[in-house]
Parts: sequence; C-alpha cells; structure tokens
Amino acid sequence: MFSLFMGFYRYLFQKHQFQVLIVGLDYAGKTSVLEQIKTIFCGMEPLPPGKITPTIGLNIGKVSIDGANLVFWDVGGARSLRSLWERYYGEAHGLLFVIDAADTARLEEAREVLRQLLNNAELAGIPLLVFANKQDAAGALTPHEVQARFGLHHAEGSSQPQHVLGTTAIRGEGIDEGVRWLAETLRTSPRALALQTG
Ligand code: G3D
Ligand code: MG
Repeated sequence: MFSLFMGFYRYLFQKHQFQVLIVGLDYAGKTSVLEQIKTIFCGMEPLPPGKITPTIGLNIGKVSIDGANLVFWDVGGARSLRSLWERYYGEAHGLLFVIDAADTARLEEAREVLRQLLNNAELAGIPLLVFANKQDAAGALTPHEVQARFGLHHAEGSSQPQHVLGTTAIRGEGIDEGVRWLAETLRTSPRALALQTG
C-alpha cells in the first residue's frame, strides 16, 4: 500500500526522469546524435567529429526538456557489443534507433537488428524514434523510404508510438524535433508511466 502511495506521489510531484536507449549499427551516427543532443539542450560544445571514436562502453547524456529529464544511453553498436544492449532493456522508457540512410549495403542488417529489438518482450510498447541519419550524404534514403523499407507503419490498435525523421547529425539537423517528440510521447506512454511508478 505504502509503495503504491509513494509511486503515486512521485508520479504527481517529482520531475519525471526517462531513460532512452540509443541503438543502431556501428557507424550510423549514434554518438554524433548524442553530442548534438547535449549541445542543443545543455549548450555544451559538441566534440569535433574527429574526436568521436567508436563506442566501446557507454556514453551518457542527461538533458532537461520542458520539465522532464531525459537520460540518453549511447551503447556501442558493433556486432560484438550488441549482446550488451539487453542489460538496458528493463530500464529503458524509450528507444532511439539511428540508421545510416546512405549505407544501403547495410540496410538489411539494420532492419534485422530493429526487428529483433521490436520483437523483444522486454521492450513491448516502447516509444520508438527512428533517425534516418546522414541526409546530407549522396544517395541517402528519405525518411519515407526508410519507413517503407523497414516496414515502420504504425499498426492500427498498436500501443507502440513510432516516429521516423530525417537527420543530419553532424549539422544538428532534425535532432531537436525528434527529441521533443520523444519527451512529449514519454510523458503519456503507458510503459513509461508503469516504469516510473513500478
Ligand atoms: P556510431 O556512434 O553510431 O558508431 P558515430 O557513429 O557518431 O561515431 O559516427 C560515425 C561516422 O559517421 C563519423 O565519421 C561521423 O562524423 C559520421 N556521421 C555522423 N552523422 C553524420 C551525418 O549526419 N552525415 C555525415 N555525412 N556523416 C555523419 P568519421 O569519419 O569521423 O568516422
Ligand atoms: Mg558511437
């Protein structure tokens, strides 16, 4: 009873904190996206692109958006590191999947990785933001093309919110809009509310 009361109290009076897992293949631009998020929402200088090295551990960025705290976890995307993602599933309120929209040779691999994520019971109903990144690069698929190729059409009656956006992480384009969508969606997401009060 007491824990129920405390959960309700926290829900009403505390600033919500949401954890967002940034995933996708290596080289998609995940760390560049996180650096831009920190720049846009915390006013921090981004690391110069040459200083962003392949992620082996975990990069964390905490930002405050319209009264909600979002903590972004950027985990390494190399094949050998993907098994570590599972450790974060249970505590993730949202998922940010980054795709290199110009790397058509690896689209199938990215599609399979996303399919496995969405089939994981631990991530059921999780709000999903997809960045079709590298829109500046020659031959990049548009967000609509990515949506079609990945079969990302919000199913009727599905409780999983989805949003696909085109981004150019190295210039910070599209990031702000996507992160605001995520913050807004997390506020009312049944999964996020369950994790907050649970
Ligand atoms: P990752 O964390 O998903 O592995 P990174 O990806 O953020 O490390 O980025 C991988 C490479 O893609 C980097 O190039 C980075 O500058 C580049 N990149 C990220 N976003 C964009 C983008 O929007 N457009 C373009 N053209 N490149 C991008 P390097 O050469 O430093 O390895
Ligand atoms: Mg990285």
